[in-house]
Amino acid sequence: MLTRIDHIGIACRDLDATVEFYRRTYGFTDIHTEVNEEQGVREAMLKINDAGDGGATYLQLLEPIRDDSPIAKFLAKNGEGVHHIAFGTDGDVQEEADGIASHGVRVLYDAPRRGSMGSRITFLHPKDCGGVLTELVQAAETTEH
Ligand code: CMX
Ligand code: CO
Repeated sequence: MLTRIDHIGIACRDLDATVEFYRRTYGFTDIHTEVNEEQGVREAMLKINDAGDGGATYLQLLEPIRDDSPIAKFLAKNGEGVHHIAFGTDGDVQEEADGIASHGVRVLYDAPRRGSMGSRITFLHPKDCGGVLTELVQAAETTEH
């Protein structure tokens, strides 16, 4: 089941300046940063609140580390702004993806990949979701239970 908004992904050109904007303007201070080579990003997760299913709710700020990464392509076309929405699952993310695929929505990965903080992620094609790039996230905590 999809139980929460895990995060909103926001494409930015300067991660440090964007983190500083959110820190200064809204007071978000619970910040995790990492580089995800496979996704071609340096990213910051700003925690907004905890959830009851082992996950939490975040803003994900994404800066490209390669010109051929999805975020670089998005920035070149659209500039900075909201890039995707991510729903959290309370169970296996591949099972959720299979259920969604049965409704005719294209799932972009054959198997889940590694997301922030050890999560398992996959994506749904924006053209099948009314123009919204949609990510599914199984938090690391739920995979350990
Ligand atoms: N939101 C909505 N529509 C989008 C989009 C987005 N973020 N990115 C691309 N599109 C649209 C484009 O506007 C384009 O539409 P038109 O044909 O009408 O112009 C169409 O999708 C194809 O876009 P494209 O620029 O040619 O890009 P690609 O097809 O090469 O890639 C996508 C699009 C979604 C398959 C690719 O971005 C992808 O694989 N994304 C998943 C991985 C990802 O986004 N990683 C970064 C985040 C990592 C994380 O969250 O941890
Ligand atoms: Co994301």
